[in-house]
Amino acid sequence: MNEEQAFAAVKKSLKKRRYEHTIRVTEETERLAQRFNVNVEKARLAAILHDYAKYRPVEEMRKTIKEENLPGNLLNFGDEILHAFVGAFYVAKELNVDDLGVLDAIRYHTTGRANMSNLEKVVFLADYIEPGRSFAGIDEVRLAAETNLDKACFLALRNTINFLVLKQQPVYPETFEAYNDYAIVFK
Ligand code: DGI
Ligand code: FE
Ligand code: FE
Ligand code: FE
Repeated sequence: MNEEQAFAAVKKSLKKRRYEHTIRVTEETERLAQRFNVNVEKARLAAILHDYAKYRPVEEMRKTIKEENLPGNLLNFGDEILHAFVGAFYVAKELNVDDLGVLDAIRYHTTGRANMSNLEKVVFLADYIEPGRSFAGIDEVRLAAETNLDKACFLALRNTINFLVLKQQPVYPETFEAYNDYAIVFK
């Protein structure tokens, strides 16, 4: 799957606004990959495909999780996290992407996880800080991302957990595990 094919596949699957977000995530991912010595080709491919499943019906995603034996706990933490895990599965199955690093970057782009690879980190972070985003506290994350990949991931995870707790939404355990990785270092 080359970039042209990947862009064509997501253009078909996504709404215009989400497709434009995808282009910005891809450009942000490239900047981060250059800065932090990550394979640019793999990082860009993961970024292009990261929201591939964003508009699949929730019922279809839940069915896929059950039928394909994806982690069952995914069903208990809100529908927003499903597209990342199911997306990695569909990208492998429907688009024949077989690079495990690329698939993991798609799979963990929403929740993060403990011991992320730098490829996973740049896609996770680019999705959070791409120029179209405006979350509370994002400037601090963008500033950290200029020099310190782990610090920026830490701040993004902290903000996401704070946001979810404020809204009384459940937090996926791997999100806490990702946060804990860095909380030790940046306390
Ligand atoms: O798909 P995008 O909108 O580009 O961004 P995303 O894949 O990072 O999804 C963001 C959403 O996911 C946002 O509503 C917060 C939610 N989210 C992120 N981590 C967790 C989470 N939701 C739950 N329940 N648990 C998490 O750990
Ligand atoms: Fe997403
Ligand atoms: Fe995100
Ligand atoms: Fe996204």
